[in-house]
Amino acid sequence: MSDLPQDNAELHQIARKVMPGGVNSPVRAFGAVGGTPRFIARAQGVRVWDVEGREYIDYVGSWGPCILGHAHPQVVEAIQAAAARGSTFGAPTAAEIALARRIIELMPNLEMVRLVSSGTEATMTAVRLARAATGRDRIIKFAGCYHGHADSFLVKAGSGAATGGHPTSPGIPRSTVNTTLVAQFNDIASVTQLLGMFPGSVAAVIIEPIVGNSGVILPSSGFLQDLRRLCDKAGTLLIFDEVMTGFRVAPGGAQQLYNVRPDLTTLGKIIGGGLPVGAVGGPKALMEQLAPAGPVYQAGTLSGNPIATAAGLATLNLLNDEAYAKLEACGAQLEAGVRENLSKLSLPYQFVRVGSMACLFFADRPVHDFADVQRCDQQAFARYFHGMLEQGIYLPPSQFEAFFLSTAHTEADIERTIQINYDALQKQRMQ
Ligand code: KE4
Repeated sequence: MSDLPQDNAELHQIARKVMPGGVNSPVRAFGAVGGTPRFIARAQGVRVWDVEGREYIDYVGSWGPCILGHAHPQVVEAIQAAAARGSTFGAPTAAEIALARRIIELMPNLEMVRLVSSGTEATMTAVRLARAATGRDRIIKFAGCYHGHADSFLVKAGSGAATGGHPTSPGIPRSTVNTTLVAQFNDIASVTQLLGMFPGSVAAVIIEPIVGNSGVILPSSGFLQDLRRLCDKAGTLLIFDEVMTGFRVAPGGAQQLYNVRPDLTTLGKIIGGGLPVGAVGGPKALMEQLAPAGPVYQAGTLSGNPIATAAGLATLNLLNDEAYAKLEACGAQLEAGVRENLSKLSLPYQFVRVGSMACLFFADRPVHDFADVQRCDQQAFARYFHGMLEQGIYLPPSQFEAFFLSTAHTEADIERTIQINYDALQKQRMQ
């Protein structure tokens, strides 16, 4: 690496010669906001530094995993100790049992889990399981929700798909697109209609119970409960994709917050502590249909990887009541400050937060679904994003993303963020 220039623009130019768009995940490319992506050299706690030595207070948190901040000493120690014992064996380990038990302990709707290496693998597996268990092919997803990049999900998807302007990706077979039905978040009638159009043929409804891939959109009162009832009536399985919300919005995720029982849950991000881990979990009756216990095949060379499971377990073990109280306090402090700024500047923008996951919509009315997000002022968001970045606040480079706080954020960090937020809002308003 020493032959590479320590310059963001030069690195991006070189990167684009060897990797599509110069990145390994599209949303990192600053496509929606313009400008040059920051090549991060190192991170510690709440701070990241780019290759040019610029320091930022980080609200991306690697899109969710870094709930303890970066390079938490106890997580680093767990990683180092595990690495010293060998990085991968392709054989079962006690660490996988420990992580599986911890997840099940925190999410009582799960009796068993299968560990995989990404959120996409988790959601792919959950849908395959649901199709096998019901003998049905169709699934219902929601416009603007993102469940990873498996074919079935890249239909009106959120996150990087929406950011890049391709919510439905080319390259997906028509037959697959036809089995993915799209409902509207917070619109239970749209689900009723689809289930009525395809009686007895919808295997699963998959949903982000709190949407985090179209900014942050909260379920309206009773929506998730109605969804549960509709699925029960239709013999359709309900999959909560909690890759982002799991262990983020509450110790037991959104299903604990809203007290709604999904049939299957998918997890990722935080359970890997910054390393590649995903999981699908649910009742034994469903989970034991997965190979080798049952016929539904799913596999992975690095699934349950010893280093990743060590990082995940260390992270979950540090997420105690005190940690969640701190996350809530930081989130509340930031929300109060931003709302005060919006009021002082007479700006109509919509701030939405659940615990340590939040979003500022450049919209003049409340956001209830993907169509509302698409009406946001993307240019104003882009100006605001750069106004924050220039002053050392690193936000997700897209209106279709959530930003995250960590236990490493201090009151002083939040106070500084609020001040810079005021300046950036004022500046973008004048342009
Ligand atoms: P991964 O395959 O990226 O680990 O997880 C896919 C996924 C599944 N479900 C939900 C609810 C998710 O949020 C994600 C991934 N989230 C995005 C951020 N919005 C990952 C960032 C990226 O694509 O680079």
